[in-house]
Formats: sequence, structure tokens, C-alpha cells
Amino acid sequence: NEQAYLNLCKQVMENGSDRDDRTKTGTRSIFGYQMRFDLKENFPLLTTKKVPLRLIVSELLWFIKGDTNIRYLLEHNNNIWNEWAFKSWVESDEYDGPDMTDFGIRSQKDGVFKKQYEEQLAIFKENILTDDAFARRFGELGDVYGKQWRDWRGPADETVDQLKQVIEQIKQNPQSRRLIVSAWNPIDVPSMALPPCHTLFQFYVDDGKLSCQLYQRSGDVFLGIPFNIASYALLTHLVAHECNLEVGEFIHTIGDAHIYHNHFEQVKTLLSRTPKAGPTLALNQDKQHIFDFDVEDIQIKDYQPHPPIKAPVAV
Ligand code: THF
Repeated sequence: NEQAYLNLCKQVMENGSDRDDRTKTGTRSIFGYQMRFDLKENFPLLTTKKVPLRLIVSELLWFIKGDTNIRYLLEHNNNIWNEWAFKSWVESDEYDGPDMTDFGIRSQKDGVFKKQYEEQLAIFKENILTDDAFARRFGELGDVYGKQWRDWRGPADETVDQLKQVIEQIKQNPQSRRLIVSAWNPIDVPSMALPPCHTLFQFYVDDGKLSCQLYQRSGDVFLGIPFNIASYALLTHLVAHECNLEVGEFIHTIGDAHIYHNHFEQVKTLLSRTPKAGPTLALNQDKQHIFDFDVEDIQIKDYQPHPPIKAPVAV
């Protein structure tokens, strides 16, 4: 299972081409790659580094609720989307602190700036958590996943709850070849801070088992992909649970699979480690509906990973 991911890392390192990218960090990338994870065996959370499942759980429940404001994430001590909201604040008229232009790349290179950035980020987080009006204005990420999954807006302002509809279809019409949720709304893309990386996913039911395939247009192999694998595996478990199905496979298809240049050392460390037996997932059996789950209803068992490996996120 995990070997599929480690093979992807090797493939990018050995055969990728070095390219400039939007974030100015530089990447090594390949185009077109597919991994399969058998969800019946165990839960695909990496063991070659510790991946914090609690962050994956709160992020996925946030998507499922249709929430697009980082306040919920901060309330769950989840900081993975902060940079994108912070950016909208420091670029607004209301911000009057030190200049934060290109804060992502600068804070990695300049220690004095890093301190200033961390101070401003702490102020920002405090404001989001305690000031409702501020949170509404600057905590909002706009048309990200939660919005597209639950409240897709069409040209005549009609909305579609894609996630609810696909679950109904799985129950009523499991052999359907149209069990699709799309996050890619071409009308919205030009105005989005970060157009969706997880472009589209499709379910497939066979022999009482639910499988899911994701088409991801762009994947940050070291930081993002381990989260994405676990997140969609968890989504498949939750939907299967709601529909009284067993889990089948998660198939992960990636367009531009890239490793940032400042992750190369970390990837080497990862590849030097030997994978361990994978963990298993335990869902609260008292809950049936995907929309009723809370973070404490989702637990991981027998997870004994190697230590975490820190890496800077490109903004
Ligand atoms: N942008 C980039 N450059 N990479 C991404 O993976 C990414 N995401 C989301 C949106 N934009 C992206 C955000 N997802 C981490 C993990 C997932 C993220 C963002 C950041 C991260 O830093 N993980 C650390 C742990 C962090 C912590 O403990 O707080 C790790 O070691 O795994 C693609 O979904």
C-alpha cells in the first residue's frame, strides 16, 4: 500500500524535470501518475513519517459541512489553511502592520522577517477566533471545496448539493457511471485564490464495495499528497458507512505531481525508512449519517509511525 506512494516519490526524484512554479520555490515534476490503495487491508496513513490524522479529519469534516471559513479549522487547532486567508488580510486596506509581500518565501530566508510574520499571523488568528465581523471578512476562503461540494452555483444562480446527491445516487442507483462530484467550476476559477487541486472524484460500487477515484490536477508530493490520500480514503469510508457498503479501493490519479526543491532532503529521509504495518480506522458506529460526524467520532488504531518530518509549505 504505502509502497505506491514511496514509488511516486522515487519516480519524481529520478525522472522529474526541474521547473519554476507559481510560488517561486521551484519544483521537480512529472505529469500523469496513478496509485491504488486497497482500503480493505488497512487505512492508508503513511508510516514512514507521522501524519497528523486529526488535521485530516477536521479538514474533511469542514469540507463536508460546506464550510469555507477558516474559523472552524482554528477552533480545532488546525492551521493548514491559514496562509491563504492571511494573504487576503495583508493585501487589504485594513492591514497596517509591516509589509508582508511574499511572506511565504521571505519567512524561509530571513529570520528577522520570520519573527514579524509570526507575530502578525498570531494577531490574525486571534482576530479570526474572537471577532465575528473580522472572521466573516478575512476568514473566508471563497469558493473552495466545501462550497463546490455542497453549494455549487450555476449560471442562473441555482445551487446543487453535489455530495448529498451523489450519496442518494449510490443508494438508489449503485451501478451508475455518473457518481461524480466536481470541484472545478470554470466560471469561478479566474476569481479563486487557489483553484481546486482535487478537481473531480467518482464513486464506483461493485460486489457490495465502494471505491473512489480522484483526479487531482496538481499535487505537492511531500506535504499535500499524504493528506489527500488519507482524506479521500476517509471520505470513502464515511460514504460507505452511510450507504451500508464495504470499502473497496481508493485510486489516486495525479496530473502535475511535484516535489518542491526545499523538500528534497526530507524526501531522502523518508525513502531511507522502512514502512511498518498500516493502522486501521474506527468510526463511531452509533452515527450513521455522514453529515452528523464530529472529529471525536473518527479514530485511528494501531498507528506506530516513524517520527514526523518537518517541511515548509509553499504559498
Ligand atoms: N499548497 C501547497 N503548496 N501544498 C499543499 O499541500 C496544499 N494543500 C492545501 C492547499 N494548498 C496547498 C493545504 N493542505 C500541510 C498539509 C496540508 C496542507 C497544507 C499544509 C502541512 O504543513 N502539513 C504538515 C503538518 C502541519 C502541522 O502539523 O500543522 C505535515 O508535516 O504534514 C493541498 O491539499
